Amino acid sequence: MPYDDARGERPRLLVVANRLPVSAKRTGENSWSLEMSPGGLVSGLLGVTSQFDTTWVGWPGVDVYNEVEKNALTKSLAQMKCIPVFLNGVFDQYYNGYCNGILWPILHHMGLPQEDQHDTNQTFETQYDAYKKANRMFLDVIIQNYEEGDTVWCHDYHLMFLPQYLKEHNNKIKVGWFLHSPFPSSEVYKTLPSRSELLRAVLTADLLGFHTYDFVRHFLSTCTRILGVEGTHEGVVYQGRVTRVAVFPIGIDPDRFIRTCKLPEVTQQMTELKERFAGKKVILGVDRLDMIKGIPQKYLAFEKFLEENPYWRDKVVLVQIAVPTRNDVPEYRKLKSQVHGLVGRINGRFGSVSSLPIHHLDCSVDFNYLCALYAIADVMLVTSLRDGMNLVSYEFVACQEAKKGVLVLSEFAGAGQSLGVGALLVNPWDVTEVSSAIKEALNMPAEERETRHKFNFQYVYTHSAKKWGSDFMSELNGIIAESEMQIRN
Ligand code: GDG
Repeated sequence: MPYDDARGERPRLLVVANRLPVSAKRTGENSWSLEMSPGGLVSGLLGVTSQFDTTWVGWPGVDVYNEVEKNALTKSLAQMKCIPVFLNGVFDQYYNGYCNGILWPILHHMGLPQEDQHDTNQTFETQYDAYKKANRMFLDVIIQNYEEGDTVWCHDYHLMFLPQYLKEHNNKIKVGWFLHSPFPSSEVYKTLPSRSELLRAVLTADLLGFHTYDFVRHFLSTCTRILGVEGTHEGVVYQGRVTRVAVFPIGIDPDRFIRTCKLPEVTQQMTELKERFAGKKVILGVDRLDMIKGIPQKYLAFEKFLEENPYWRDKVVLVQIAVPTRNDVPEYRKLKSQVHGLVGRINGRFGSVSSLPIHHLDCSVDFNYLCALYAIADVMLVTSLRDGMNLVSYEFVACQEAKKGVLVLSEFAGAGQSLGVGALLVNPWDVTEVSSAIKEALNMPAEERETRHKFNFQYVYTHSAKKWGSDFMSELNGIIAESEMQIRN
């Protein structure tokens, strides 16, 4: 749908997310270095930047208290079309506490963690207050920068109150909200103490987007059960109007991966990796070190595979990139030592002086090297216990034009619904099933690999990030146009 703007320019879009796509580092008094961190959201929005004049609003990655420093950073960020929200004083309780300690586990079906009764500084109430305060801080910055006619697209569970605050401030602001994580069954969501307030808050948006039909279905039935409101195929009837709820599966920019795999530097890295692992099949894992990614379950399944298949012991290697994340949350530190314990045990049991079955890296790798790893891998092993989509599986497919490797994919990742026909779907909790899938993947005939790859590649190519961004904005634009027409009539 073409966008028509009375000012004759591209309409303005404010993309609001917890983090800006730029990280700021202090380099001296009032001076900052800014580094772009192009994640899924940045490439996802490539689809709308040609139609919209897009500005980002989010936390710049640092707390800044001094006004002169704040102004200097704000000015530098403005050149990259980014507006900072300084979350001084609330960040820890808002982000580590409420977002990552409470909402993240609930949304990923892990239930509410036990509150530490001895920590009187961080209780559920103080974290919830900080969450609301942080959402108000986002609101304040948006208000200062808002111009009539702007669209505001809020991202993820960090900003569930923002649609409500925006609409309370000015009911005419066009607001969309997209959830990047799963939405759980109502039985899990119901345990959240602030369950109704959060649902009511997001329902004030004009359009709510989710990755899969299952998440939409869970959201609608949760609204019915908790708020008693009616869910229709259009959305939720709330406060006399329909809040549209729909599926917008995110994708990647496949051409960026295909291009990168052809760069001389990357083909050189591929040659070196192939030499390094000569005579062995490579199984690859790329995940943030998060409990939802099922890394311990992956290692247990690999251990079982080696146990039951002595033939493969010196013919296969599992390379796992475990990107550090949320180091300030105690559960994540515990997970790290658990994973290290498993790597030590498995390498101790099945390794030799000349070879180790698991290469575990506690760090990220640069983009080119990541593409080289995706391209040389024989099998990609994704064992998420829950995942909104899982872009890593899409990226692997995009880099496998030559090799046509096999994707072993958790049925609990959103991608399980889109790449399920081409991948070997597994229940990551069932180590026997995952172990068998590893064997099947390693032994799969070339013809079957080709057929499965073709299906996946076709899907990844046609369901790109660009499509995701423009589909969401077209739908939001359509809803606004319709409601404006109804008001006029
Ligand atoms: C959340 C939801 C949903 C990873 N390691 C390296 C690296 N990465 C990049 C990958 C990929 C991204 O990080 C990870 O995306 P995922 O989608 O797999 O997972 P989350 O980070 O949990 O993302 C998820 C997503 O939001 C989008 O809505 O799909 O379900 O949890 O792009 O390439 N990049 C580089 N080096 C690494 O070592 N350069």
